[in-house]
Amino acid sequence: MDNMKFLLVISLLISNIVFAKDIILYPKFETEPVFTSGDAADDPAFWYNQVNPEQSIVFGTDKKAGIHAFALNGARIKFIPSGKINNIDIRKDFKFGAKAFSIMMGSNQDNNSIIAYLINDQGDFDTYNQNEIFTELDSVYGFCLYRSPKTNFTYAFISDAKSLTINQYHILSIFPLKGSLVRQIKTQSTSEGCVADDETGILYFAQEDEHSGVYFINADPNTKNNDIGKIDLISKKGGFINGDTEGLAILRYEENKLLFASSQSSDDFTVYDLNNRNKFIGRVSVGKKNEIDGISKTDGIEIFSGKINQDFKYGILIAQDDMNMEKFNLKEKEIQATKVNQNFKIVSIDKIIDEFFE
Ligand SMILES: [Ca+2]
Ligand SMILES: [Ca+2]
Repeated sequence: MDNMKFLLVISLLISNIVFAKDIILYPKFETEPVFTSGDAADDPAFWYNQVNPEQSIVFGTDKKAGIHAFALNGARIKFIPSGKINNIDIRKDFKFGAKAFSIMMGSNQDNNSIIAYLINDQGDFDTYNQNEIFTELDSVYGFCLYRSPKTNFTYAFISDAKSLTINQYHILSIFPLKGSLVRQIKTQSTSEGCVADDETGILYFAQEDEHSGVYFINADPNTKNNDIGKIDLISKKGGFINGDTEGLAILRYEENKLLFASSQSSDDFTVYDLNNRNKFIGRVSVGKKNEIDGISKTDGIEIFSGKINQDFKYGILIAQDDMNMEKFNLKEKEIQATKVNQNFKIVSIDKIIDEFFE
């Protein structure tokens, strides 16, 4: 390589590095471990308590057993043995006539259904078994909700690992809950992580394996434009993601909107500016601090944007941790730790706001 070419390569490398930030966050809290060993904890969701934000709830799935509810400090409130619930999502203001509830729904691999729970203003949730919507699918996997800004309809997106489709259901506000299949989106490889932007009406979804990356499509089932767009791909195809692309979440700050994607083999999240042509702007990882370990093999993620309390002035990021360690002996030179059942790390997004916006 001659000098000119060498300088050109170096300047290209630098220009990529200059514009992308690499941020390490540290957990404020971690949840108690799930009850099942091995790969079990999977996808978190957050319920914001409008009456008393301190009593907000962190939900997390044990994909072999059910759904855990945790307090903001990670202490377990309740376990719902609801089945092999893989992914969950929540929307507030789901109306039954004059009454409104928050609704938590998820993909249940036990019977290929969408499971549903109603959460009232106090954070109480029922466990009626009949809140189950059966799908036409054989191998349900990823799940997320969408509230259309045009119609105010609530939709569920549920992916299928065998047929490589994402089914979209209109959730009807009748009791017991019913869903009407309104669209099927074909994917090229397995898709799990997804998140919908209720303001712009866009569904973001991840694909794994050879087509690993972040994609998007109009979330409106009646759209004339069913084209699938690409935001990023695995590094060997020229993108920034390493290994499987897993959970997705949207962070909002004032008019800004960032998309976080789990890049599983690099143990971090890649970040995109949704208001600036989905441009890649950096990576965020979660490191070890004091007695709480960091996040490896990033997977399910949830972000709530907005003040909760002094610990979470701008919002909260909750993410699954593949290898949960405890019993650190910090005063010794050799840190000894024990691997325990998986859990979720609870992180403030305040530093992300500082680093990306201020
Ligand atoms: Ca860990
Ligand atoms: Ca731990």
